[in-house]
Amino acid sequence: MTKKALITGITGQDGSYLAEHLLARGYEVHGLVRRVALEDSSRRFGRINSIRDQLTLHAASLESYPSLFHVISRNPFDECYHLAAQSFVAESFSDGFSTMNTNINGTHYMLAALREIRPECRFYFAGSSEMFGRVREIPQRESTPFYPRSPYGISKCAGFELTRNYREAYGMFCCSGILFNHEGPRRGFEFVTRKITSTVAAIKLGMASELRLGNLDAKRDWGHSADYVRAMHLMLQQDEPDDYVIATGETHTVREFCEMAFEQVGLDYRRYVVVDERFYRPAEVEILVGDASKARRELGWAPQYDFRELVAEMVRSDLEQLTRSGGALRYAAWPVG
Ligand code: G4F
Repeated sequence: MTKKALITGITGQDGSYLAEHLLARGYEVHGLVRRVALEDSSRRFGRINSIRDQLTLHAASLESYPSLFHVISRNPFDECYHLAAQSFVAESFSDGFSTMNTNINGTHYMLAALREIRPECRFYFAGSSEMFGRVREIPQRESTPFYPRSPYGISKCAGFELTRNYREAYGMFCCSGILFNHEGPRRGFEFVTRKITSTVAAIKLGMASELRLGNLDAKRDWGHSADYVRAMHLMLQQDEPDDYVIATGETHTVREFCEMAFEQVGLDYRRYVVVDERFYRPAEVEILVGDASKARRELGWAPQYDFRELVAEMVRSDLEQLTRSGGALRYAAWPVG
């Protein structure tokens, strides 16, 4: 029988890759989108345009329990991937309250509605390596204690605990992926990788002259979103629900990302990168590097992209997009990060 999956956050980077992955496996794929997105679909549906006619989209809001209840009560979903969130860490320092509201209550509403109407539906929660924050051990694994450093990280810890609690209290099939940073050509321009690759492309094409960044020494374990959505799906296919770290096991500084991205177009990053205090965070996560051996062992998951391929694909894609759009599609000064 055809499986039905619901994806919250389907218009985002991960949502779009996951939707493609599930469609290719014969799923009927549904997505939750905000009404404003439906009204502005040409701009907001950029990542799902090519599969739009294969999807069923429902207008609902994570802030409204009745709207979620309405969609879930009318569709017998087998799997639910809860990816929607305010996911930009810098923004969570500017507006911690709305980050908390969307990320914590939104997750709670989803779990509560499923428990009420579809307790048999399998649930995936998008946990984050930001939960490790000021890391207690290197590398980080499932047993590493959390020490979040931002309202975003705190909200993800709450979502993670809610997900575990619904699993333990109500016997629901609820899993969390503790995903380390994952990127790709569909990444939003505000995140550091895409800010770098889109500006590298702009500099190469003579449309920009510098790249202003914050902390160049922060270290991240950067993988590719297309690899990471495979892990989400695998988690919901197991006999028992559980939580898994998903990471490459390699860490690089923001500086190294810059160096490699500029190298792709034959330029030296030191001539263009300017450190700008405005992009520093009130509390930084200095180093993230994950140990995904449980996922490798139990899910049979392994990343296919390495760091160099990830950076090269992003730079190549930004060069193409920028050339095609005549300069319209690129990072435009983000107020906080
Ligand atoms: O790209 P970022 O904004 O990602 P961050 O904060 O690591 O969070 C991402 O990964 C998490 C998983 O660990 C997700 F949960 C979360 O939703 C998001 O996807 O920043 C990466 C690093 C930070 O240390 C930041 O301080 O880059 C540093 N950085 C330096 N200059 C900058 C900049 N980040 C941004 N966004 N902009 C800068 O100009």
